[in-house]
Amino acid sequence: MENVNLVELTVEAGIAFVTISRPKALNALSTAVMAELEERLDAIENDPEVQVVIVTGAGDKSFVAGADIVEMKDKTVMEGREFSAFGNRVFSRLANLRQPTIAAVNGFALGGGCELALACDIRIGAENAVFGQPEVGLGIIPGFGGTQRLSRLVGLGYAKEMIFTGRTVKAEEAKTIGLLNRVVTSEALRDEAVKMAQKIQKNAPFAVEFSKEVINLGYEMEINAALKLEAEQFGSLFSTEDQTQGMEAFVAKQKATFNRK
Ligand code: DAK
Repeated sequence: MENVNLVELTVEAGIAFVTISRPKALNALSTAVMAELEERLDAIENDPEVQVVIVTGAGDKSFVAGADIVEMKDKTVMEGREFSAFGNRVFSRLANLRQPTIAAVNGFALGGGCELALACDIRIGAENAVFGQPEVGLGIIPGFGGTQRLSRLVGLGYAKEMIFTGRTVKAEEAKTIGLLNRVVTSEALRDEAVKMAQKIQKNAPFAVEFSKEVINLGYEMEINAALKLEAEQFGSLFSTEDQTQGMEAFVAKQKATFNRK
């Protein structure tokens, strides 16, 4: 039986660090890891102090090397379906967290690991980041959202190439195709992710949360309906103190301080 804390959660100055921590198996996602990840997401969702979330893997070799193949290999059809439903629920919760999420990709992001990074809003990679969806070589297809989120991010052509061939994509290429927002050294990865989180934190929390919601929902909608949603949420923000504060501070040539009110 594995120990608890397969998924570590620490919160520092409004930033939650979620670390998948099973370094001996390159942080592969077992059922126990997924269950702990869901618990950590519960905690984050219910913590008003958390403004930004950074997801990473323990050690410097691997973000997450995929779903746990050893555990998965003997699954029945019913167990495969349950695993998929469970995994999709957890990754969708991550994708739909009210707070922005940044994946700090430190090494292998394969299969379910690539899908974990895809469920985050923004991806920063270390130079040793390696992405891939090798599932077809194992007789399955990406099952935690990869067939859908990868093509939405990098386009159909690259997504199909990656999924049909199973080939890996290194950091620089990942940046070129939009899979990574930026590439930094391994040593700088955490600091870069924190810097980006801090830039987000300087802005009005409700405005950041509403932007995420409108971008995500609108992406799945017809453009005119999406623009209507944008207008509605734009209007709603005029009920917040942060909007008053932000605009009054601008007019007074001062720096705004936001209180999520
Ligand atoms: N699962 C379990 N163990 C893993 C693992 C994985 N995905 N990846 C690595 N490990 C373990 C290795 O077995 C090894 O364990 P020991 O032998 O030391 O006990 C240890 O981690 C170190 O790995 P290596 O010795 O292989 O290290 P190398 O540096 O030589 O190679 C590697 C690193 C990442 C290239 C290699 O480990 C590798 O190819 N790993 C598998 C990568 C992979 O194929 N990942 C995709 C998995 S499939 C589903 C939903 C989702 C999914 C499936 C179904 N449903 C809807 C049902 C998702 C599927 C996947 O993610």
